[in-house]
Amino acid sequence: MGEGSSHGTGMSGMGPGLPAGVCLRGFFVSLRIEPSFAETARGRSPAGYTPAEERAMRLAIRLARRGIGTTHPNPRVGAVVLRGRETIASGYHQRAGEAHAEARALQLAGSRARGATLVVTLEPCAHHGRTPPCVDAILGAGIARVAIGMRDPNPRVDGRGIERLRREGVDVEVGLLEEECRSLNPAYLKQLRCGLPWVTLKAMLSLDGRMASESGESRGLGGDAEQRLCHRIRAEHDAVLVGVGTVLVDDPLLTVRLARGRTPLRVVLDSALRTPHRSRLLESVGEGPVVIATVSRDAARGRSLEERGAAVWRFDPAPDGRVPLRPLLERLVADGRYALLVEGGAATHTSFLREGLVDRIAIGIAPLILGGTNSPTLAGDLGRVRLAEGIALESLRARRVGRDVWLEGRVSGDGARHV
Ligand code: AOF
Ligand code: ZN
Repeated sequence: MGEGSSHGTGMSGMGPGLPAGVCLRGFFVSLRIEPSFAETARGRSPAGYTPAEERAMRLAIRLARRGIGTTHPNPRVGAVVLRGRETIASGYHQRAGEAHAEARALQLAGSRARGATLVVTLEPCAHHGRTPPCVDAILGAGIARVAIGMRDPNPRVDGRGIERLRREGVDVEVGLLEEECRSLNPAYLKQLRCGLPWVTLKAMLSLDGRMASESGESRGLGGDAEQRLCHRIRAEHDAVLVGVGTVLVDDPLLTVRLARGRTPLRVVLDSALRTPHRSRLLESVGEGPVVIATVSRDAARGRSLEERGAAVWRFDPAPDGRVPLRPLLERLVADGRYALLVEGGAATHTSFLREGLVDRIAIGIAPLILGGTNSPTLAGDLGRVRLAEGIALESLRARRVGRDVWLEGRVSGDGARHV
């Protein structure tokens, strides 16, 4: 098993001290690692961790990241069994329904786990879910000490794992590299915090900020490398959403083709059920489910879309007569879709930004000036007229992707009002 190797998958995530951020492999960017703590004479930091434990936690975080794109709706978790300064075994959670990280690491460690330390990014579970409680495995293996990155706010866990281990005499510390551990699971944590998915708004723009040419063409604006990156980003989300205007103009597939990974749930905001039967989206329902979110009561039209294989989700209209976003987002969470990618067009971006529902923005910029008087820009009227009211981004990162520039940042302040 290559799991124990600290193979250099570019670290990604948010820096410490920042709110929980996205940490999607290859997409989101460098994790800033805190400088090592000053050790005390006994070899433990004031917070109670040894340098070996901190190193083990960094390894556990890297391993957890390998679960990106596959653990959904479960969190990404990594674990390392440590004896003194030696790593005995490690593991990560690969897929919902399969072994938890701790269980895998302990299984690999076997009898060598007796008296050893377990380092794990998330509090071990104490409940019977799809797998038995990890706390039982930890106690059964004779682990003497557990260093935990963060408490698991899942109401089925929420401190019970920590409490049970302590009650059984295990030495437990919580909070080792907590911000980094938190940034492994922004979507999992956000839906637990407020019942909404973690939303990333993604767009490709020309150098002058247009999403399409005056004649409406947008396909091909991003170069090959940008296309591949987009597919990778899709594979890292649980659902991808576009407005029906994008379906009518661009006829996108929204599948994952240029990267490894599965196609997320594809969602169309379609108030009046205008999605064409002949759209590539409906012609590809075999490759992954499609949801049409609507406020239309046209039963015949709804039925015909269902006959084409789409699921039709009906909502009471929002005050503007369109699909209400919050109820739709809550339904996505109820469906286990915690990470949502919004891929346009401008009207859809506008609605999400106006309502303060966007957590993160990812924008590609092509080295091309399009001009035009009607060509769409990233968003329309956001109800903010002054410079000071603009939606600000923080932790902005920029990099080259092929011939394009790629920017990512977290929406700060009241741009994400729900947080
Ligand atoms: C994981 N992987 O490594 C850890 C988890 O349905 P189950 O049995 O897989 O339980 C899922 C819950 O278990 C999850 O929401 C989280 O609270 C806890 N810990 N989950 O998928 C892991 N350690
Ligand atoms: Zn568990």
